[in-house]
Amino acid sequence: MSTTNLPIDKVNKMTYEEFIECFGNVVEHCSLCAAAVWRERPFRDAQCLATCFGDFIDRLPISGKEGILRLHPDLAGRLAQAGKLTSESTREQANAGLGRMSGEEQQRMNRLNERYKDKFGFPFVICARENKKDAILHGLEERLENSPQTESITGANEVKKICRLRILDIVNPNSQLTHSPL
Ligand code: 2AL
Repeated sequence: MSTTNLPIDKVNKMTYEEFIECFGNVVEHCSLCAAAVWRERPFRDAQCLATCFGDFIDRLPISGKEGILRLHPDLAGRLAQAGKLTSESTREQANAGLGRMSGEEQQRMNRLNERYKDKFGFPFVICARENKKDAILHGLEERLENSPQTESITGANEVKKICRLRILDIVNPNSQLTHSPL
């Protein structure tokens, strides 16, 4: 995934199909979020766009938040090892150093991921770009102690952080709306 630096005016002129093409994976495997947010245009800037995605996620019931969490791949899991992650996840997980774990660390991660899924019914999600491998392992251990209600909200908040950073990879963060195209 490359940084595209799109001006917000270009985003605001996108057709629905172009918008989905561009932002359909800012929430991993959940183009429904982009499909819903499109109606909020025009967006003032990249931060505003990210806030619209975040607000949509916040308004979902717990079952919807959990559904979004289930669409996320495990950190350093089977898909990562098979090289089958989306380009965004591949880059995020590599940035966190998850591709450079010792055998022991990998086993610990697998064990904790499985315990987490057994307890909550959805995978552990954390913004990998804001955490390194050790913080992720530590976070997994700590969050395993939480209640299901707390974890669905904590996980959804991590999805919002991932989404904001993905949007800032696409849209020029300094670009402001100059005129309403609508
Ligand atoms: C991920 C992922 O793929 N990228 C990221 O920041 N977090 N997955 C996860 N289970 O937390």
